[in-house]
Amino acid sequence: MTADPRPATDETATPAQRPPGRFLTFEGGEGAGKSSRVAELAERLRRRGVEVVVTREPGGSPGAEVVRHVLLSGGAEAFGPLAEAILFAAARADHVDQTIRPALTRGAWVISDRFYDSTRVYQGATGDVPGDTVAALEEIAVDDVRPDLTILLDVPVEIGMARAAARRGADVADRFEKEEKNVHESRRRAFLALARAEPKRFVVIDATRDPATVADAVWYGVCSRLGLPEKD
Ligand code: T5A
Repeated sequence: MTADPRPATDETATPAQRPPGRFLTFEGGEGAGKSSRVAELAERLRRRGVEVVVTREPGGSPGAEVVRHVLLSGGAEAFGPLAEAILFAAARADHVDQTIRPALTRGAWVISDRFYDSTRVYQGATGDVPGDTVAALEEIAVDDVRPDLTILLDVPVEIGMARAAARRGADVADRFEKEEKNVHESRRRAFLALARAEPKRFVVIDATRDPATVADAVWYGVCSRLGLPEKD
């Protein structure tokens, strides 16, 4: 069966001027399981006949992947949080123009592993960049391309960090992973605050459970919010 990619409810209706596809984002702290759940959700949607584009931030377009390397290697850290926020916004603008908007325009569903909520949290709420600056950069970078649905995978910091460390093995932690536990705790609270502020856009999922249970919770959240039948 081919799913109807058009908006199903007023609550999640895509603005009239926006391209016709659906835009889903995953957010959460380090090691929450975003990449794993993104891949599974995409596969499940594809089995329904939906064209799905999986992407990520920072990155998601050739130009933005170059900026990703600069940011995660710590190459921009010395310039301070505002410079990093500007680089995230520049990468996002290219990602939106080159990858997300074209996919939505042809009716595809786009699933992005992180998007602007990560900037609101990492550079804004728990960084030193003022909220109005973050909002202005966001407006420039995304224009009208805003998520229809955001899945927040919530895990206590110790669990997420342990998973990220196990997956990383001998590799060093990146620019943002290496920060202190209390910073990661603040990020978790900031994500939850964003979800409380926009309950129609966010689905918050307890991601401490086993992968299959979390994947089912994601599927249920997507189906119920976007009006897809849950059963294959
Ligand atoms: N950033 C990003 C900003 O500061 N501002 C921004 O605007 C943006 C967009 C990106 C970094 O950039 C920052 C945030 C980040 O610090 P990244 O390398 O893309 O860094 O990494 P993250 O997005 O942080 O993602 P991670 O790779 O750390 O983790 P994921 O994707 O959440 O988790 P995943 O799926 O890779 O799983 C991690 C491990 O846990 C296991 C997996 O098998 C894997 O080994 N796992 C589970 N184990 C047990 N139970 C479960 N339910 C599990 N789910 C997954």
